[in-house]
Amino acid sequence: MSFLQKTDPDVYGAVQSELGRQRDQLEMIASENFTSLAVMEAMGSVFTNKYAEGYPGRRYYGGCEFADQVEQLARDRAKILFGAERANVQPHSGSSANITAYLALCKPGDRIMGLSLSHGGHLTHGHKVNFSGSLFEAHHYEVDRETERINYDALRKQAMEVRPQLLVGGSSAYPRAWDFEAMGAIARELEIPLLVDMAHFAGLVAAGIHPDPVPHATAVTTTTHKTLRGPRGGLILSGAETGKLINKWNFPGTQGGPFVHVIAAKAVCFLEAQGDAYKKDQHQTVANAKALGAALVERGLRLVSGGTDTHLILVDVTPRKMTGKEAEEILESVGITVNKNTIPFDAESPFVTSGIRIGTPALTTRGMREEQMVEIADIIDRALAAGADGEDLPGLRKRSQALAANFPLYPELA
Ligand code: DSN
Repeated sequence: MSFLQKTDPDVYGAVQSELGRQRDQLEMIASENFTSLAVMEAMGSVFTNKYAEGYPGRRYYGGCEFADQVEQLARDRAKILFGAERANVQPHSGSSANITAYLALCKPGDRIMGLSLSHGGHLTHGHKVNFSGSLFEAHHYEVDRETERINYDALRKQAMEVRPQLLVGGSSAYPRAWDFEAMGAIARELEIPLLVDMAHFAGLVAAGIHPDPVPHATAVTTTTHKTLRGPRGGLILSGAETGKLINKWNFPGTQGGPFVHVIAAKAVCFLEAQGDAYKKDQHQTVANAKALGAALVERGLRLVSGGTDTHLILVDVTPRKMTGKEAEEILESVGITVNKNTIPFDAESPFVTSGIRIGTPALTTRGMREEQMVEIADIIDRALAAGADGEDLPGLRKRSQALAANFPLYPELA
């Protein structure tokens, strides 16, 4: 980064500090991951200079020959990876993908029904502070109080009463596998479209270890940077007819010029995701989440729904007489980055919460396995037991630093 260093030492310094932080901390935010250097090179390329409104072969600007080439590669690879008829690779983010999909599948004012944010859903699934809750009449389903899992019979019953014009599936803090066949059946019975936002578990779907929403949903949205391990961005998959509406609502409907540099990086990600090493990593991500969860349960912590089928666990910290906010801060002080998260039927506010969400994608990418997850569970358990001013914390910080040092991040950049 010699050019950046010379031109802007302040930004260069921040980049170096962030690299140091990512190397030194145990990154366990469930929605984060580490892209390959090839993905980053594509993202940092001259395509950032190019305007390319429109789609390959139909642009509103000249000079799009190579932009067409990378966008076509990204589209074709996404279609192969997920077995979809159409792929729109232009959404700047998961939220942008969702705005586009909503407008393609229903009209402002229509009733939509998705999983409540406080039960593991997402802001864009109809929360009142989000566009989705103000443009549409949003209704929410919740998890079952006993099992803390979605009860698809209850969901069907509620959907028959609410009669939404769009059913939304997908989650950001639900540790269990979704039953998209059941959701597809409900949507068909109501003769409405089904939108699935698979942002969190898209990498698991790509590797064939999470139920695949594509055969059951009218459209599937995702981010490309979570388990999928690509650049920050969005993607929409659909059939051919819906694809026409999606394209129209993406551009000119909700976006202007696409980020061609990010699309180039998405193409690289979709190629990487077709390889055996990638599939092995996705399997290991789930195995690591299960191992971490089991080790925490052995140490007396409670997991929402009793476990996980995915890349994340949701830990109820109330048995430790603390809030999610306090737990997040204590873990940060020993070098483990997680986020506070509401748990179903939480008595605390979303800023305080009773839980923490812990994910394994990033550390799995660094090469960690079950053995390291047990070590991390032990550090977490002891740190929470020690509390904010515990004298054990510096020693625990050393243990997490030792783990990070044994699994170097981007050694090529050292
Ligand atoms: N903010 C993301 C997450 O952390 O789950 C979802 O968009």
